[in-house]
Amino acid sequence: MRLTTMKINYWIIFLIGVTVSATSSALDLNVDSPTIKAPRPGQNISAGFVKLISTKDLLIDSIESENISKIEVHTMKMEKGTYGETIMRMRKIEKPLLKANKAFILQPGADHLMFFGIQNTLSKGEKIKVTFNFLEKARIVSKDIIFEVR
Ligand SMILES: [Cu+2]
Repeated sequence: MRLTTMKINYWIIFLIGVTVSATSSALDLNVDSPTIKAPRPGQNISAGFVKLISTKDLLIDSIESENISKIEVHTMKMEKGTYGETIMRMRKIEKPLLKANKAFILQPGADHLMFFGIQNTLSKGEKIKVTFNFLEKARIVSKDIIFEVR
């Protein structure tokens, strides 16, 4: 009798636990046109683009993909060169933030994704899985996004 009660209690605790984690980790994220440029022959770096809209503020903690050494979010900045000339420089965004309901746009000639150390040949039409690890209220929530090679 006692054993049965304990078992039921465990079940209730288990069920409550599952429900709580399921609601708090739900991402409400809209993903539009995730693409990665096919690397130029002999190169193992490339850029990627996507448009994301989250209903809540989200920080991108890290981005990873199998067979790719490092993925960063970059921004483009106009800077003065050594001889006073204007040059376009890419800079890593340390903590990219998706503001609630505001489009986070990564596109050619502007903020973009940078893929370093691509170990596979990527041909046009191929699809690769990229995992975005978001930081939402001090907890990591992961989302796999399928990027198409263009
Ligand atoms: Cu870049």
